[in-house]
Amino acid sequence: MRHWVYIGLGANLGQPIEQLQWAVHQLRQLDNCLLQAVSRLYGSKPALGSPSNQSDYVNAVALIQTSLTPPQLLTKLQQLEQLAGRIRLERWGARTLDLDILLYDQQVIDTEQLTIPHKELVNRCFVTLPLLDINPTLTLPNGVKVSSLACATLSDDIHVIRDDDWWKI
Ligand code: ROI
Repeated sequence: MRHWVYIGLGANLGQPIEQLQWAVHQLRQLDNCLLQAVSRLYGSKPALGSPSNQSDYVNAVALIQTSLTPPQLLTKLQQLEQLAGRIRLERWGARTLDLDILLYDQQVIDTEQLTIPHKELVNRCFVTLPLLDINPTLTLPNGVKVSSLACATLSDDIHVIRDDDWWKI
């Protein structure tokens, strides 16, 4: 279990809070993975560029330790998305569950399947704020401190829904 991986969770269809609770529960059960930490739970407005008329999202980040490689982990996360009933209607569309590999150790990976760190990480408060809950001193592979990004504070577009052990079901 030598790799440390941050995973972004998001949902805006169905029962988003329950789906994120379910997802964290599934991460705890994954072989070759150990759940280490979970952020607070956030409500957020659809990111700029999302199709209009979308409902607000629920977002969080989990930190796991794993012996899985990035492609192996991606496959597991995609299986969980499918199990949660994710239907890919359109790119950037509303979804029942979205699981993204945000950071994998300090590795930079750019293949057809995977871009790590996640491309939009630095622009998205619904990713940076929960990352900072887990690790206030987190640094990206390019040396940028997450706490120095514009999106490191709460705004009208994002608020905390729960700051208890919301994910323990
Ligand atoms: N917007 C928010 N607020 N949260 C998300 O998880 C999210 N996911 C997406 C797009 C459509 C870009 N917008 C989002 O995939």
